[in-house]
Amino acid sequence: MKSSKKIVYVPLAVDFINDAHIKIINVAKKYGEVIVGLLTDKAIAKYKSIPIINYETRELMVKNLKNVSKVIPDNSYDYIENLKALKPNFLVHGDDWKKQGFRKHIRPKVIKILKKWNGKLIEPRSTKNISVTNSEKKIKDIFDNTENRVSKLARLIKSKEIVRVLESHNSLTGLIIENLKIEKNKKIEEFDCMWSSSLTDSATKGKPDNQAVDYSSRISSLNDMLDVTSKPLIFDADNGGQFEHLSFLIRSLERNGVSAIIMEDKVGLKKNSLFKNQKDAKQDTPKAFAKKIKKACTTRKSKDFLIIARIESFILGKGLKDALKRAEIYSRAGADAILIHSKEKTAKEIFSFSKIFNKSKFSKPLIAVPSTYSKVYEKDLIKNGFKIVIYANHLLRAAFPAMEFTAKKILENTRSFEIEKNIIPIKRIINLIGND
Ligand code: SPV
Ligand code: MG
Repeated sequence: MKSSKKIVYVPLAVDFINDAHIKIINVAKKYGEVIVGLLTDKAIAKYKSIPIINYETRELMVKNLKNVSKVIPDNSYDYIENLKALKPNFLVHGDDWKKQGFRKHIRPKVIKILKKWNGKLIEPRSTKNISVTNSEKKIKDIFDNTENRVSKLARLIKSKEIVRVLESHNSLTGLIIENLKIEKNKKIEEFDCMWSSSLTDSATKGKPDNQAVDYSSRISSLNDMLDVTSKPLIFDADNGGQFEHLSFLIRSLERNGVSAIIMEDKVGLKKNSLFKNQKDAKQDTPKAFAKKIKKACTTRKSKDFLIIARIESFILGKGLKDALKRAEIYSRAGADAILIHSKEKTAKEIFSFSKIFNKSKFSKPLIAVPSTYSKVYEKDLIKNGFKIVIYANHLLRAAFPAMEFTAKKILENTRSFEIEKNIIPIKRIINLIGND
């Protein structure tokens, strides 16, 4: 088995290298020249969350391993594209995929394609012991720094079909978003990002969504969430506040590890966009708002901290033409993405916008907030060229009736026994939060 001319393909995702990876590579080396197909963020995003470490750094680590001859990107999570191009004599993969639910189905496909040129599958026994898992956690903590978190949203936009964002108004909701995963159609589905909503942040404090809760207070609560989570966070900055104060806000957000700011093109006393009566709400001039975008862009330290413009033309009844004109101006001013807001019952209005804007040379990733048009499926948003979906207020709306119901039941029964079946044991909360 020693011919060095034989090609051995080793597909790897690696967030960081552990002894299991070294074992696989050492086995592979016995069969010939080792080419690692390093799964790109895009390939990994097809079935689970993207790694903490970006592709370039992962590539650097793997390239420098003694027994690796070459590292090439693998963009398809079933390896088929690279296998067809390389026609390797061997493919080496740990045997754990025989059992893993959502990777299991790839194995027969790989065996079938290797057969075409008489390639063989080598499956060393997977060893993943507790110490590896513990050290993985420690290394993750090290890499889980502010810089990595800030750039995560930009990476997700590049690698996912649609980035799924859910409102988080405190650390507990942040932990739900952090930990919840479901398996569906052989993929792990989860929320990618948190939304710090002005509406739910204010409501949590019993105040209206009119900036009565100031940025310092909002940043202090979002820091609580950032302390216990690793997913990126988008900050709803209303209209971004006073022009003269904007650079301080941008600096605070970026320093604290926020990934994006969304500013809406309104002026005057803020009123939530979902109110029917928008009589007193005024839109900013496109020129003045573009100036804000430019200021935000020149203040940020990293280009991965995204500056997002939110267009309120549909909310204020100004129509498609106005929205498109503004989108072009904001895009030219440097906005990294556009949120086109609507309070219609269907997504027709925002789709009329995306249809034209996505063809324009100023097109940018589009964001939808389907609060009123909640029947829209993510697949339809994708089809219509949307890159981010924000579920803007749902966890708060879910929590309030549950809490009110519980309070009512205790009043009715003059004891808490009857409600026990509807609430979770305190142990689950303790487990969710952990001890360290
Ligand atoms: C928020 O969640 O605070 C938003 C979205 O800005 S909306 O409530 O629709 O204005
Ligand atoms: Mg808001």
